Amino acid sequence: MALTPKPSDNFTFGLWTVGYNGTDPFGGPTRPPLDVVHVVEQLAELGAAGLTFHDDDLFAFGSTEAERRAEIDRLTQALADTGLRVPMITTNLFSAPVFKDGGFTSNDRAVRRFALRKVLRNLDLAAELGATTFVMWGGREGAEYDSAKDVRQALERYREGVNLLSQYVIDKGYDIRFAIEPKPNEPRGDILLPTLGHAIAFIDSLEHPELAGVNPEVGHEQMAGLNFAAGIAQALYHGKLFHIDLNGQRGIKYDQDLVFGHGDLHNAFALVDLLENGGPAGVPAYDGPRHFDYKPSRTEDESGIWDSVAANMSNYLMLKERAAAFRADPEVTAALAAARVPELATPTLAPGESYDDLLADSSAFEEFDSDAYFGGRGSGFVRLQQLATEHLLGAR
Ligand SMILES: [Mn+2]
Repeated sequence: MALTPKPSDNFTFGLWTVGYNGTDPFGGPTRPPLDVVHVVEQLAELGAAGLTFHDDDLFAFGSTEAERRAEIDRLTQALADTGLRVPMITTNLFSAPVFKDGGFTSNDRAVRRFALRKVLRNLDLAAELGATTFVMWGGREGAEYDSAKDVRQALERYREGVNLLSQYVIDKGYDIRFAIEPKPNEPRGDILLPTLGHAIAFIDSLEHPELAGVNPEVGHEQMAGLNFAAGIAQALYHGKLFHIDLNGQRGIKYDQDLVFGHGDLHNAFALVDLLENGGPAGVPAYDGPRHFDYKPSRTEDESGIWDSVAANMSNYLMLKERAAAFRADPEVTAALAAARVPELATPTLAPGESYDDLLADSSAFEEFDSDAYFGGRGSGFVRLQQLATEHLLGAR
């Protein structure tokens, strides 16, 4: 069942994703460049809601102001013609050779000042286009060699940069929030803020932590061997899921950027279930764009690009439909109860109970026979996971 996407599903795509020409470290392009107007028209035709981009995706690095304006105006016209929106933009601080040691955290101060100016100009563009999320992926913010980077000073420079950008947004009155995108490595040997947990801790150190959240990417967390759905749950717990990058990854290896659902399908099911049904009373836990940051495989021609665009959205909608069926199944409700999943929402102490009260409760310890209590009783987690699997596979 391939469900049909519509703009209200809020699916968005990066211009660099569909625009990927197939270049990898071992070979050049396998596809010609795509024009942005063509991309906007195709995405609208396929049911997407929005386009996102880095500055350098739209106009080449080093463009004159007139060249830059011409491309922005062409995009603006295409958006007006199709109804597509630009909810997020981001700045490329990684492709140009000047950023080989990073932007905000380059050891070279002049590079850091140039990087901040490039971002400030792009914040004005974000405001012009009505983008409310500004993603910061610091792919070159890192090092290959421990002796080459003072990590504490690099974090301090990162913090200085985000503080300055936050103050700019506040002073200009822009409705923009920042979303830091973690990644453990690639292209740098090690990247600063390698996981969403590192990023959330860093955000806490900012002058305006309320303006910063995370933009976790499925493959980036899975490259570090982490459970993406569990990480997203923690980002939601801290109120920091400002944006999300959906794609597919198969294990701990290079950044594959596969179609969403073409990697760890079980975790994709858990993720969609969390996003769509994880709020109070089963409503969505996240209301932002369902943004795909993937790469159409190098083996494909242009028709393969649009096949992969459709596949991302279709896979999300199929998983959403499967997750709804999982949640509506009375056997699942019973299995959840048997596994005591809902019981975790009950506080461990009673209202007003102190540690003195807990110490005085002999049933909690002195009379608690842990062997008798747990002796032989299973948790029922495997039964629950099999029900999820049967729903995921459409067997229920
Ligand atoms: Mn990636």
